[in-house]
Amino acid sequence: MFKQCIIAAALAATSMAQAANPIVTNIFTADPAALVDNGRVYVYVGKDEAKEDGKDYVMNEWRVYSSCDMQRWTDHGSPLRYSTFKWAGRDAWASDIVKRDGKYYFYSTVDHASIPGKAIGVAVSSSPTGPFVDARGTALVTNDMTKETSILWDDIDPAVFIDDDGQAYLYWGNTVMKYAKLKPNMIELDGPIHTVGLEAFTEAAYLHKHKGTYYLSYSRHFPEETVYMTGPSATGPWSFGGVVMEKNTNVKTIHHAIVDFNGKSYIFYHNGKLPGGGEFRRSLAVEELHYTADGKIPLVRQTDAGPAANPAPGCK
Ligand code: FUB
Repeated sequence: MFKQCIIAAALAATSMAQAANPIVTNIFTADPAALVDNGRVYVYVGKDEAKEDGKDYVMNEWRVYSSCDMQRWTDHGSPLRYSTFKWAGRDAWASDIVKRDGKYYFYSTVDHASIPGKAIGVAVSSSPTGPFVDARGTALVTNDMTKETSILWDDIDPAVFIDDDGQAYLYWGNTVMKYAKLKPNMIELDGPIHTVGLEAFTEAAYLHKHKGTYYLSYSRHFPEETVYMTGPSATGPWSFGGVVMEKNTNVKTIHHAIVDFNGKSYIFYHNGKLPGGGEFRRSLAVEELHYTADGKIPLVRQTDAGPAANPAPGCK
């Protein structure tokens, strides 16, 4: 029994010793979300399970990896599946994660089993590697709560940002970007849903702050490229900043997350560069991201090498 426990623990956190892009090479992974916690960087992805000739996404679970240096990654397995949400019917699509008051809140896109269309759920855990449980027992956002488009997939790609004053915001959307305040409990909307007109917005909104400036980045056009806006608050007004990353060659999506880790900034994204990869078989990758002295983000080029080693002191 003791031996079985040791083997199970080893399987649950397997060191991958990977030092280049794509970060994960044994499965296809997409839609990164990132979190830095206690000096360690965590990245969450959906697992792409489509066959090589597949014609649509097959995504049933999220997976989590972590690193102390941006080069060697530990595989923590799957902390939750779409079926963690009993009201969901399928599809572990894009997610985001945030920590508040010692708890980890995981916001994720799934297909609702009884309300037609995509929905956003929120799960909670006391650990960044899970396991996560449904925090509400119902969806936080459903397709019938938003009316700007008639498509069934406009309530996808949650991104959560907590401002310095403690106010949390949820951003999401496809075709139209929406945002709403979250209550301090992180599992209820607080007030109305707002829509924001963004040029050629497709999906994958992401909010972060750097040196007092708010950055709203997103995927525009289709095939997608990642662009950013800047503003004086978490709700804008937004001014166009530029292109962060150019579109992929063999996959139309590029979903990203931007995070600071150990004194440097990074952008996680996906491409289709793993052998056998493509539209529904994507691969997690990461690059260092820079800011100019006046706060602009220069274009980030995809590399095979990935970022240089950045060992965080005290991280084990
Ligand atoms: O992975 C499914 C969907 O594709 C995501 O929700 C979008 O961001 C796009 O990457």
